Amino acid sequence: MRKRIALGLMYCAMAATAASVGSLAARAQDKLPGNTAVTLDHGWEFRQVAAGTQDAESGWLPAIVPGDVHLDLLANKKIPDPFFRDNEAKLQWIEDESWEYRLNFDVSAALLARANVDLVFDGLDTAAQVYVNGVQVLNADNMFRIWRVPVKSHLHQGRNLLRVVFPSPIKAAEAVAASDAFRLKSKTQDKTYIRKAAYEYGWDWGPTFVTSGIWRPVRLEAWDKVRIADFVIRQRDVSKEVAHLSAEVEMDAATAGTAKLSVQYIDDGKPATVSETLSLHAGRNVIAMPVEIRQPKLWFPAGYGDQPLYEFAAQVSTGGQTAEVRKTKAGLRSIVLHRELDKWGRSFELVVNGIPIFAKGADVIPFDSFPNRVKTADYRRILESAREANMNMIRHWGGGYYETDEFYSICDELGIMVWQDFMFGNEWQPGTYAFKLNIEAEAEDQVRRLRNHPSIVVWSGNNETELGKNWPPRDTLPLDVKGQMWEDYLTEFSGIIPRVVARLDPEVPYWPSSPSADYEPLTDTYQSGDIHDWTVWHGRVPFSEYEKHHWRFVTEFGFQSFPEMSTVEAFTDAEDRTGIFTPVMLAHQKNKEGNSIIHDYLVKDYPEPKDFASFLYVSQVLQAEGIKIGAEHFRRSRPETMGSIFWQLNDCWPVASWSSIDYYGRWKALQYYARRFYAPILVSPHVEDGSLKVYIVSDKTENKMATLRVRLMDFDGKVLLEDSHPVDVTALSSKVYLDWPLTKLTDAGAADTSRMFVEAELTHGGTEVSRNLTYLVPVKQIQLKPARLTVETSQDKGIYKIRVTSPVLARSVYLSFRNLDVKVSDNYFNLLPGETTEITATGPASLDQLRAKLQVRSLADAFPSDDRR
Ligand code: BMA
Repeated sequence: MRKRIALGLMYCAMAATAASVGSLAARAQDKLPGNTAVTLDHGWEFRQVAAGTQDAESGWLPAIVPGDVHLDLLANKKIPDPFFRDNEAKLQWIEDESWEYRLNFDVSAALLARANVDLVFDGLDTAAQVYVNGVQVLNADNMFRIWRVPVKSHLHQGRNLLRVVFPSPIKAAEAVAASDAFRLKSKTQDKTYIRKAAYEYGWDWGPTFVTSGIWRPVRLEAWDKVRIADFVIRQRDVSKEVAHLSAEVEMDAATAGTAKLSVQYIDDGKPATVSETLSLHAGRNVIAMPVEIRQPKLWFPAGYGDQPLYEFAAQVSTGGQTAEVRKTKAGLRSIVLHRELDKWGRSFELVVNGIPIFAKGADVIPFDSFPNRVKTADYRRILESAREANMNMIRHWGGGYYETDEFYSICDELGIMVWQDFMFGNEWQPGTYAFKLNIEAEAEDQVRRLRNHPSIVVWSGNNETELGKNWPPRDTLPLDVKGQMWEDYLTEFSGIIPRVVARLDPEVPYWPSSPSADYEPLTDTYQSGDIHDWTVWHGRVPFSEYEKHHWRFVTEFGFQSFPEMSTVEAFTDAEDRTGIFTPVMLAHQKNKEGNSIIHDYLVKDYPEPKDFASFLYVSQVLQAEGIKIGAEHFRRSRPETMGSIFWQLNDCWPVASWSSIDYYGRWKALQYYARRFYAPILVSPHVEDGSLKVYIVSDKTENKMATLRVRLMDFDGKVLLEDSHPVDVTALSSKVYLDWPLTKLTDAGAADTSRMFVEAELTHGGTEVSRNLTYLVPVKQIQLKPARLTVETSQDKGIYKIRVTSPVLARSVYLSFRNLDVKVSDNYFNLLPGETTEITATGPASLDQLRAKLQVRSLADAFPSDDRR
């Protein structure tokens, strides 16, 4: 144990060095033995590169690194807020300009005395020329690579100059594209020739801000004989009895020589060490040491167990001196992507630690158009929201960028599995040899960086490139051109990239694209692979269409809504909020005709909302009710369907979109609904084949005794039919536990079916496990009664209580607080006739402020009074 602590201190000392800069850093450089990292993240300046000659000293402004040119222009008040009103359109000039960044930094004699000094960029966006004291040392063309350049020979003691020039990304891409004659035949887009986050060019939920900058940390790394290049814990075979691991350390040695390598960890609660004395050859050395952990504490997805992480430390020393210590964490789990022939086709089922997991979640896009604005608190808010809503998986979509280590660490800690796309979004990719080498290096950098995260359970080649094989402009290309393009595609996504995964992270499955059937032909009776179900929304069919298919695994399905009023207020002036078709509201809707699509669906189910605020609210209810239909159907369809990942969890700016959480982290109705429809045990009443069937879907690994109560009620609360009986809910299953012919329901009430509903409730020991309502007529025909909600507020030890009561059925009761930042325990909930619900609320406001701003409404309030639904 003592040794472990010593190692920890050494690591901290090195980390401390990395936090200082300039002459301070120079002093730190003198003191430390071992490999040393010196951050170069502070003290940068930037300017626009002017055409013609430019005075060397003019125009420089302070810059933030890591960051980008848009954020720097904003911080220097050179541009207005890019997200406000229609400012986006006014800022498009930035992408056509070239920008340069510079840093003066000190180098000490001690640092220069080291045998090797490397300049390391964790990320450059994107085309960039790097100069050290006027000598070009790097020409970068891939945002997703980690660049390491030996620079010792270009440094001198004292003040040095680092300069990074970013030519316009538009022009840089054009220049690379011009060297590929085939692009004219294949109509491959110029922008794809440099590897840059696709969403920067605009998406159907995101603005166009094609930026440039040093978007990840930069530092100098100094070392003498040997450095640790990589450290991974390979999980060769993991069970609850024993984990057979391999601690693999990759080391770069400056010259041949001997070194001692040890790896420390905890086995069965006790510290353990494996070590070896090695003869290193000059260059890269790969050492694998077997490690066995008995009775390991396994890492489970959320809902299936805990998320323990084991710490490992690798230490390399030469001549009795520690050169470097590298730490990592591992969550021990086994993963299988189960794909067996069965009566429906071929299964698509993730099996973690032997448990078939029904994946519940949403797709994640970048958290901001400008990645460096995203803070730890933002990651936490969104990812904890996912877990709170009973999600166990997110799909990290391929049109953005590979996230920070911190993002994945939070997923590890929360038990949120990550389906990780490689960053290729929709566009066809070039097939040049240079491009292939570039993406191979990128995949290698990213798989190495991320493979120790237990949350990553699937690597997937791209987003919708395979699906888009014949999309315009490719639909009209000659066959021979298409043939060549398909060969290049297969080389990249079923050759180069999976080979990198197989070499570096073989225990995690690779999937060629999302969606894909792994090139198997599909028929109505043979389904295989994952699906993006866009019949609803893009196909404009009713939500009930979801119930016609039993896909094997759904990685996208979705419907848009508007964000709530306080979010709309943040990007608009009053004049923009007169309706959803004002120019500014349309500027914050990136799907062509999106606002019309929302409107069309809305009026099919509901009357026209009475005002703008009501429209925003009903759009959220519409989205939530629609996605609920899909998600519950997919869950009821287990084991044929084993995944329900809806599009999308978050936003990168304030916008009308498919998200369930808006840019400011505010939950939309869908996020509250998701918490219910993704509950570990779900009761799901459903009218099918002339009867009411009440399903219970369980993600629990053990059977559970519970009580199922089903009631048919009218909107005033009169119970027309009731049944209550104990049920033994089967583990990991979906089953029908009550089946009533519809005639039984209609006979029982003899009332108008448009004024009654079915409540199904599952309780365990008197506590509600799941509750759900369904109706007997299409949404448009439901005849809601006027709402008469009564609201009481009180305070108890800093927590506010809001009690809401309704004498009649009230649907989707919505509590809002205008601009007050208030977190509520529930929202967009149904109130049964005569029922009182108590909501707790927390936030910095006083009770009086809260009372003054609180508005409570239900669906019936959203429409002109003679027109309630
Ligand atoms: C899918 C996604 C995204 C897109 C979404 C909504 O195809 O992969 O590319 O934003 O649909 O259109």
